[in-house]
Amino acid sequence: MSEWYLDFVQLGYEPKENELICIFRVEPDGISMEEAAGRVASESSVGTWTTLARLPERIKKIMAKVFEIDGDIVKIAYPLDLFEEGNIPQLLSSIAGNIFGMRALRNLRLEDVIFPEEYVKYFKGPQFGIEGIRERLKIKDRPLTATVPKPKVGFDVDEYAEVAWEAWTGGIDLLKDDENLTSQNFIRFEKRLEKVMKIRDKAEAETGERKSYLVNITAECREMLKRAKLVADYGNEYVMVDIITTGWSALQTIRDECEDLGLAIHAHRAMHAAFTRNPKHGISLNVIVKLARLVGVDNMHVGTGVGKMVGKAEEVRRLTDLCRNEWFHLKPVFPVSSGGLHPGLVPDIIDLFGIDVIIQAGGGVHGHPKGTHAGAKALRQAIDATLQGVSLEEYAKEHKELREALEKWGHLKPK
Ligand code: CAP
Ligand code: MG
Repeated sequence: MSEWYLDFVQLGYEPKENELICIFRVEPDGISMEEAAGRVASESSVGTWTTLARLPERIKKIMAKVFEIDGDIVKIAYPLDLFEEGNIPQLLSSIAGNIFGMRALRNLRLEDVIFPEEYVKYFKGPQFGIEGIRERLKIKDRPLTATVPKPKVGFDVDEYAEVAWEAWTGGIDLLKDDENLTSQNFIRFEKRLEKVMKIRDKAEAETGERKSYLVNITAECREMLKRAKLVADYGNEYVMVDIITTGWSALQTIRDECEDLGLAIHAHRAMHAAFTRNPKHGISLNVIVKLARLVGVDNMHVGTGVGKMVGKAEEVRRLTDLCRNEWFHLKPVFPVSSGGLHPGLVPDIIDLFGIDVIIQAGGGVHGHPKGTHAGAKALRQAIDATLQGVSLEEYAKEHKELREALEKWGHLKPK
């Protein structure tokens, strides 16, 4: 056959410092690993299925190069000229586009992307970073707490505001809309925002603690811009965006808008598991977390290792490092641990994350036998106990809300 895929294979090639590197897991379908790797490099850079009558010499310079094959792991170096500065959708259309549909492969997974500073420098990254968020909320030496009113959707504005009051006065720092709560006909966005912000001010006065609202602006992009502006007008610190369902282009637009509005971004990753959980095919959360930090979210869900969602402790630790590690000029991202959490799991979470984590418990607060206010108190008591090095059971002797939570859930790891 006249294929030229092996022209994209140069084992032993030393990638240049300013090349972008992709690490793929490749399962060929009836062809050699070398040819399969060459096809991935070709289709994700300049090639197609056959040789071409016209291929100027200078274009050969931007061909991607397979430089390492180790078992089913393939490493490919990409000259930066392949990518438009600051354009995440275009990057993904290249390194995470057609290649997943090629018949020559049975499976393909993009495990990681190593971005050179030459590429990263075009992105703002997080506006606030962990220190900036702590500064705004005046919370220094403990994890932040969040709760999502449950049932996820259904409350009207007044009921929602009641839950917000109970949660915030019970000790919750951040009230978070659920990922599928936006502006349904029984709880329109601005009505909810206006009422909850009034409650926020009252709860701050009542508790002497800063409180904030992770208000979900997820919608069509122009509508999100309108909602972000409203959030700033009402004096809130955050917007929440479902970054996978809204898409990378929208997130880049919202990030720019939030720079002007001085709003932090809470990134929810709903739908990621459609393409991240299959170990043989799709895209690793390594890539999603790196892209979210590049674009500039301030908080990012990374899993629990002990809760109801997939994602073992090892993965959660790795994603947390990707949020918080030194990465050129980019500020760190606050990792969010959420999904089946309750007071009985707080020691596991603090053991896994340390204190630079946002602990979100929805059912684990509103499912408390004595209700939301007690559930919020129990969550804070579990954090206090753990930071003092006291067992939850010991601390529960003097703290009834924690005792009642432990009587219901113990240290259950829900599925
Ligand atoms: C958690 C949650 C979050 C999940 C998302 C939910 O509620 O609100 O959306 O944590 O998963 O709807 O399930 P509970 P992840 O606290 O009641 O479990 O954080 O893994 O992206
Ligand atoms: Mg949710």
